[in-house]
Amino acid sequence: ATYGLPSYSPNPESVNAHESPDWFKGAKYGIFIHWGVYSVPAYGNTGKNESYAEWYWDHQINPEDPTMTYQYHLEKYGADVVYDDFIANFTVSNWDPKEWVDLINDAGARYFVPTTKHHEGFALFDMPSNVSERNSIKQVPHRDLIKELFDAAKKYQPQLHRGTYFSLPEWFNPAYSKYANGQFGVGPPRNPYTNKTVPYTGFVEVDDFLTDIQLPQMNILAYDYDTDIMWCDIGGPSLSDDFAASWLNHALQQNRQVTFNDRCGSVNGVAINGDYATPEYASTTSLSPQHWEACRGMDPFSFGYNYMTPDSDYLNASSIVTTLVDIISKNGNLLLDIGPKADGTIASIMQTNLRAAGEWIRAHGESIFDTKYWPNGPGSGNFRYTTTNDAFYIHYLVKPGDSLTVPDAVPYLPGDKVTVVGGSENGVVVDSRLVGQNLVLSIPEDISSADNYTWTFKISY
Ligand code: FUL
Repeated sequence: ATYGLPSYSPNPESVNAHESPDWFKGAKYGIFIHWGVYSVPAYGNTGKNESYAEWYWDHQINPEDPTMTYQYHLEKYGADVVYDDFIANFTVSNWDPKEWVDLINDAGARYFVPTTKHHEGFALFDMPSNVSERNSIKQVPHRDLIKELFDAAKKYQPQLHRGTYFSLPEWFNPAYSKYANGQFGVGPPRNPYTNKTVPYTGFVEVDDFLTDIQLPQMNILAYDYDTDIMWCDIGGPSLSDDFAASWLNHALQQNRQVTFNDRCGSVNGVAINGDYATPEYASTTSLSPQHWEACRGMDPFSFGYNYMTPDSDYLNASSIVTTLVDIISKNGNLLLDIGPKADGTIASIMQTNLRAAGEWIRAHGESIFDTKYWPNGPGSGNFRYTTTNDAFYIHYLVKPGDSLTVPDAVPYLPGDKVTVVGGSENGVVVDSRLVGQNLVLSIPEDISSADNYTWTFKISY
């Protein structure tokens, strides 16, 4: 134990006392990346039949699944091709991790979270052979994808933080069978057309999934890859109290702050709460004094790349900006997902929209990053608010007319200065006055046409 530092003990109560660190609360915007063997078929159907493309394998074994992946696979690849045959095509042959981190930076994001192992169990990071050989080093593409990506991201450190998505269970790992719950732990895998058992590529016999695979892999991500964010998924049986206590103590000694989400499972039935809640594709969200993080894809309903999705369905720059502003006004972060292709390229529609939103985000950074939510917020109608110690920001999510009546009792006193934030009129003073209880701003056309997506005004104290 290090004298003078708070230290955590390996029990749920102790690690549940940890909270989102300040850098994470201030970072607001992250890029989620779903990339794995599922990026090879890259199929999740479309429209009302669309579902997560990264769930291809689970969809494919079920003839009744509404994505009709069972039928699609049979027709496109034939009954002899099993999921693990796709590993040979996960070549990443056009991948340049430097391009990814430049895109993340251009997008205005302050952290990124790639899948290091999704439910298919195929890891993109290195580990000793006695843990597993089901990874991108032992198998095609024979590269340490997480290390390459994290190394490239050093260019933007310390501002850009790195995280690791990690699925606690695996669908078909035979060693998970003893913990089987619903769709997870139904291994060994079968060919759904012949019903014959097929190999689980890279599987190594272990005594226990939790002690010999799950915990060692989480520790590798923490200590060998220095992750800042452990983004667990699915939860279930875990040793996450051991994991978190040692990792939090280690980080404290290094004078670093790390964080983990609310999906890190339970220990003997007692939940590991994590630092923050992670609503997924939530259609409505509300302000919470407990910091939280929304996640969704740029795709209307997939994290992994779905080649069926038309370009026009992806979130555009305007939706990205208004979604981000809405979420941060409610004390949340936005973790927005992209699904790269199996060759490592990212569809140009995603790049274009991310960069356009990123221009706005970077130009309005003072009203976004390291701000706090307004406890009386988030704001009525199309208004949203953020605050700092010396300013109050009014965001209007649509183009304003020539006068804007602020409906909420924002902290404005006659004589306070109100200025434009961002756009080509950045810093220009706007005429402001109280009409009854309401702040009213005059917005000449040259100001409203000087910006796009969301219009931001600053009350300086
Ligand atoms: C879910 C997973 O099942 C999805 O595939 C995706 O990874 C999402 C972020 O979490 O629980």
